[in-house]
Amino acid sequence: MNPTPTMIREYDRDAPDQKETETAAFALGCFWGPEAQFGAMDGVVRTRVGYAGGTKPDPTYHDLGDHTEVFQVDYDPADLSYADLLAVVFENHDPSHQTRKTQYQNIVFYGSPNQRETVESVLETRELDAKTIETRIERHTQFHLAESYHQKYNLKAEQSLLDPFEEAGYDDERLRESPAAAKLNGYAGGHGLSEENDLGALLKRNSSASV
Ligand code: MHO
Repeated sequence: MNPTPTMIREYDRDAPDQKETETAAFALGCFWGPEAQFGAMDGVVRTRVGYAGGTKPDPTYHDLGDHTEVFQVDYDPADLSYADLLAVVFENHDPSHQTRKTQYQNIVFYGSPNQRETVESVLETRELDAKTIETRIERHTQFHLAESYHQKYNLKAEQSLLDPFEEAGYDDERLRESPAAAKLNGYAGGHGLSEENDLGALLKRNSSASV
């Protein structure tokens, strides 16, 4: 059994609200992949994708200008730290190499003086120097949301997992901001969910039941 519309609504109702979470933004190539990967992590509550890092007003996927594909994660600092997220970011790309195309460049955006300090200390522990690595380290200013069809892209390719959201009456915005959708998008992208997560536990029961 997949999650029901009621399970989705309850999961979202019980998730930490936006006042309890902090936001981090990164660019690591095509944003579909990392939105799913980070969405599956315990402590990541919401995810969304968009464009940032450039100057062009109102970028769109087909008219990106100097912007880059970026994903945002809202995480619960009681469960996951910014340094934990950075550890995954630096395991996921090679900081001595940068992608030529601006659209797919690797960028760590810091959104506060605290995040900036954490970036510096994580780089130091990894014996990396912000001045010599290729990864761009920049302040997170404007974030332009990407088109709906790019949000939760992996989930949208799994109709059976998308069905309960449609049955629950979710529109594009609610799906984009849904904590359940962040988890199921990760699952659809091939990232296992922890069994400490209610949706992870449910899907695990399904897979063992069907063996
Ligand atoms: N057009 C590429 C990348 C999409 S990503 C949102 C593809 O279809 O895989 O840049």
